[in-house]
Parts: sequence; C-alpha cells; structure tokens
Amino acid sequence: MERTLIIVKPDAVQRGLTGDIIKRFEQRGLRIIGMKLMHVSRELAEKHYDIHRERPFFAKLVNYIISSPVVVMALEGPNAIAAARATIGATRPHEAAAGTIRGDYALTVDYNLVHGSDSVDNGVLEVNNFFSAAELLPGWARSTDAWIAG
Ligand code: IDP
Ligand code: MG
Repeated sequence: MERTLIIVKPDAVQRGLTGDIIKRFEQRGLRIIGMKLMHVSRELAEKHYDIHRERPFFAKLVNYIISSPVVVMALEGPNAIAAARATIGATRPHEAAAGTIRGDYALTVDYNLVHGSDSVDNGVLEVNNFFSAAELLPGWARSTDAWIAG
C-alpha cells in the first residue's frame, strides 16, 4: 500500500477543475484518506519544493503554488505513486498524453494543474508535511475495495 500527496494547484482551482481532478483519482480506485482546501505558506512551499531550490524556476514555482488556494489530497492504494503520476501526465503538458489531466487541460509547464509525489518515500514525507495525523483516515473500510484491489 503506497501513499501519494496530490495538490490541485492554484490554476486548477481557479479554473474550476477541482471536481474533475478529484473524480479522476477517485475513479482510478485510489482511496482518499485526507483532503482540504488551504492557502500554502511560503515556508511550506519552499520545503515541499526544496529539491528544486537550485533550479532557475524555483522562485516562480514557489510564487505560483502560494498565489491562490489549493486543494490537497492524501491518496492511498496499491501502486498509488505510479498510478497517480500516470493519471496526471508528463510534467510538460504539451508532451502529456491525451486522457491525462495535463494532456486534457494544460499547455505549459508554468501552469500544469496538479502535483503528485514521485516516490514511495516522498509520498510518505509529503503527506506528513501537509497533513497532521488527526487529519488522516488511513485504511478506512470502503465497500468496493474487494472489487478494486482484491
Ligand atoms: P512534476 O510536477 O511532474 O513531478 P517536477 O520536475 O518535479 O515535475 O517539477 C515540479 C514542478 O516545477 C512542475 O510540476 C512545474 O510546476 C515546475 N517546473 C518544472 N520544470 C519547470 C520549468 O522548466 N519551468 C518552469 N516550471 C517548471
Ligand atoms: Mg515532482
């Protein structure tokens, strides 16, 4: 069982795509174990994107993610990391396959709508950066589980 942090980024919330984006992960079979609307602080944004600190786009990236509210979700499921990233699509939306979120709704890397954790370890770390233990319901019983993951 893996965990991934999904961020419905400011552009997606502003464009009214939040529901569609949640729906795609939900329909994939991933279990929502935490979800909230929040305005990300600069401190949390810099921590979340610390790996990109030396990249030329770091300042722009941080300013983008704190520019307007986001919806964050913690999702759980077998192969959650790879499955969520496949649903999101390639980082550069013009290269993302049609049918993915970025491939269907985005054109440029500056406004690519959604974040998903890139490894099992980062999934755990990122979920813990955005959610307290009290905000998570890991492994809640879902009546469809047997038909999704056996
Ligand atoms: P990912 O979101 O697909 O995992 P990363 O390479 O981890 O992509 O980059 C994190 C975020 O940084 C991207 O989603 C995008 O918002 C931004 N980003 C990545 N590369 C560029 C770039 O070349 N120019 C501007 N922003 C970028
Ligand atoms: Mg990434």
